[in-house]
Amino acid sequence: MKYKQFPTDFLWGGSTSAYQFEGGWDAEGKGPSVQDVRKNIPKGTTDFKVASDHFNHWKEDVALMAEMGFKSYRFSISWSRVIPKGIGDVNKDGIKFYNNLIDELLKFKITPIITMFHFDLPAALDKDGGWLNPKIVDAFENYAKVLFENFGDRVKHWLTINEQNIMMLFGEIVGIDFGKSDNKLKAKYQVNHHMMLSQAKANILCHKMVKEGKIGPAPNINPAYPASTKPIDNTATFNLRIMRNFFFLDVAVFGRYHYLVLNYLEKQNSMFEIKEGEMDVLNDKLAKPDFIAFNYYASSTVAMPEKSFKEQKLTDQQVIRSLEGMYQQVPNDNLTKTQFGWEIDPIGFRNVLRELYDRYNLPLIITENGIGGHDKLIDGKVDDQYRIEYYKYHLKEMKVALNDGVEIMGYNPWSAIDLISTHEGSTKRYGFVFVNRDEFDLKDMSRHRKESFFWYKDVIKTNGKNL
Ligand code: BGP
Repeated sequence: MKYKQFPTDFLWGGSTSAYQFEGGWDAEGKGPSVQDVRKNIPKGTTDFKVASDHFNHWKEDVALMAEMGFKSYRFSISWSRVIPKGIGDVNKDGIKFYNNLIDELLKFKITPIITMFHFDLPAALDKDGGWLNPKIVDAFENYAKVLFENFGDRVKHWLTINEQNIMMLFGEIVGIDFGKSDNKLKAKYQVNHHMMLSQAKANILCHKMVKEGKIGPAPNINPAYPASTKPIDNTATFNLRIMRNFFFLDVAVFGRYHYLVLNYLEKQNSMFEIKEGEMDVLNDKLAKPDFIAFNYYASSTVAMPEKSFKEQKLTDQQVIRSLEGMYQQVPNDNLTKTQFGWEIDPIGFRNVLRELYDRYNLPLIITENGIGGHDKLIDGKVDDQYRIEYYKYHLKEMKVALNDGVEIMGYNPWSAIDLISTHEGSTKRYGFVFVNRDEFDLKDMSRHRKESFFWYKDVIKTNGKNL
């Protein structure tokens, strides 16, 4: 079968996030984030304070990305490095750190793709009610302004909020506490509404302030399959598809909250508050994203829950999810699993690319995809053949989707270099480059090219021709 080839300006790259990669948690005026002060640290790590020490290795790290041939690098800015208390004084040294990083990337013609927020709210804002406090919207808008003012001359690709849907639906696993409110469901959707407004305001500002700037959301999207041919399982699949995926993107693109979710919240007496004028902000023409970025790891297989169903813990973040009367996720016997029990579904990748393009008709960019495993450094080498296999299948399917006619701008897998996993600490590695530290021993942090490094380098060099 002959595939259409990748465009010549395709953004082949890799991803990281500040709190999982940077370290330097209190260096040069950085304020603490919720990740620095959190109590429920994942079991496989001391904390996120040193992480991969990119703060002191950034030049070497960019050189490795350049050696792989990266055309883009998606990373996040730590809000509290730039504005230590989230609002108020700007930290000049924080700006300098990111200016240096951006200039170094540009020196190698690597396009920076910046995530404005990736799970690391400034601790000072969290103390003040975090995302539940409506004041957060102005704080985020101000933060966006500082970013565009300082970096907008050189950075043209922006992402607002990483995995807003995961934070909102399963926030506890990424350190968000909804615990204090008496109506948890309402609080979650209120948080979501504040994030939506923050995103819309950032989009508007980007379109006003950044010449030729492009901005988009970066949710985690799963394709969903009915567990059986029973019509009711198809109903449940539709429920999950809306509640987990499209509810969030529909607001960004169409400026509307999906009826199914609003109706559900009404029935639960949990409708969130929308103040006068807020829907106008969400519907502002300048608030519309220029592309859809998304993270893809797995698919969902869905049944209508039995009354007796109880949530069971499967593996780390892959808990079987259910919502009474709406959906229940079940294991899919057709799929193999990663070392950490996540289902592997390359065809699902094609499915989701087609579905997103079909619904929104905007160019797509993949901001995460990848496989976590226990890598070992033996005689200076890391044999991660399983990672190469994983990428081979996913990239093949991405190419088929391209051939189906889907517009894809770039692929930035997780992760460029080893970092601390959100749920498993340093036991679970994702990078093309091994970082010599383990769970509780920081060792020398030296960098080592894995086998996948050389494989991916060749993919980029040949612009995916041999996939
Ligand atoms: C995504 C997050 C990333 C990353 C990844 C892998 O949800 O955006 O920050 O952590 O998942 O997850 P984990 O590290 O738990 O394996």
